[in-house]
Amino acid sequence: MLNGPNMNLLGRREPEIYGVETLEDLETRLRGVAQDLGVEVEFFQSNHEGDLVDKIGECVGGSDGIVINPAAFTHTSVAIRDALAAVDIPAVEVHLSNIHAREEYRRTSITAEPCVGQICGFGLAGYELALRALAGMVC
Ligand code: CA2
Repeated sequence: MLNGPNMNLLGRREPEIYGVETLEDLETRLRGVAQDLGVEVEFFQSNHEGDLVDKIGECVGGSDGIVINPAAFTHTSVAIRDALAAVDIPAVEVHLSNIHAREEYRRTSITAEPCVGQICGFGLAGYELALRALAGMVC
């Protein structure tokens, strides 16, 4: 479960867009869902593009699926796109907000193309949907 830049601020700024729940709340919720599904989840958040690229690479051999919210890197990062394409692990891109209904610069995702799907606009529920979709694919 990978989260990109500023996601550590979740619940603390711009609640009208991103909601009031924190990243810790997300982890608690997703650990419960994972337990129900009988899968293990690991959480990683970074504000640094290279750290996210490294973490995607480290998934090889140890992870059956990737849920990623690349946050602002969604719209800029060829490096994260290439890392997702390189690892051959099914990935789902998640966004809390509906990026297609926001500013023009948020409407394009560079990172979604190597993913099996994209879920946006459902807040934290999107992560749960992504986890369930991946579990259904790989279990
Ligand atoms: O809707 C999403 O999940 C986004 O990935 C969130 C990113 C934004 O850059 C994307 O365009 C869409 C923002 C990450 C979090 O930034 C925050 C800023 C203030 C308060 C909380 C989070």
